[in-house]
Amino acid sequence: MSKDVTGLYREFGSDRLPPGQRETSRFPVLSKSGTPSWDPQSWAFDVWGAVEEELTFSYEEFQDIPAETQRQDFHCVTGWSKFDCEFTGVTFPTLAELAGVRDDAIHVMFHALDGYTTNLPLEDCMREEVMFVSEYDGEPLPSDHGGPLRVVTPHKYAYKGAKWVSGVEFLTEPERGYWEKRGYSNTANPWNEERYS
Ligand SMILES: Nc1nc2c(c(=O)[nH]1)N[C@H]1C(S)=C(S)[C@@H](COP(=O)(O)O)O[C@H]1N2
Ligand SMILES: [Mo]
Repeated sequence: MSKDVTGLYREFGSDRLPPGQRETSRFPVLSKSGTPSWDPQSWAFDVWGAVEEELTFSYEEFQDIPAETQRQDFHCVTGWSKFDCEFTGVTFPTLAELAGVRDDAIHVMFHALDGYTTNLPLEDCMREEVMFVSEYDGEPLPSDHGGPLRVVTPHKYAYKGAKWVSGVEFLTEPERGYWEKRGYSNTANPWNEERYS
């Protein structure tokens, strides 16, 4: 059973398809520098920074965190949107609860195996729709889409969702990630067409 969260657009706009987007049935792959390799034996996921307890999970340990399946839309800043993606993963609030977010944390940086980073205010992460995804349509997430683990951010353009995510850093000051330093919008709200900064 999946939870349908595709109605979240009502918080931001009147149409499910954000302005300037076109719907596609394909699921294109967009990566800054190809698909990194990973090894289940040495794969680790770290949580650090402004938390009560810094955590490291092995691949097996991460699989043991309770997960859920959601039906979500996916909006790429280059102009395509894919509706009704079935993603299975651990919600951001679930992970935050395990680490215990400190009161002075206001911002989050996601880190990935290919050196990619992306940032969001903590309040934009503390939503059930922000997930660490390990399955797509009931199958292990394909490596070119970020397997074994990626972030999805259906309320933001998809560059806010790090593929091959390897860690989350809680910050006491805002910082900018890879694309946010290179001209993409820091805020990335698709219904306001916040594409560039
Ligand atoms: N680690 C990492 N994550 C990334 C990227 C990347 O290059 N590296 N590209 C981002 C961009 S610009 C987009 S549009 C989406 C694309 O996800 P997809 O390839 O599954 O469609 O991943 C985002 N996450
Ligand atoms: Mo993108």
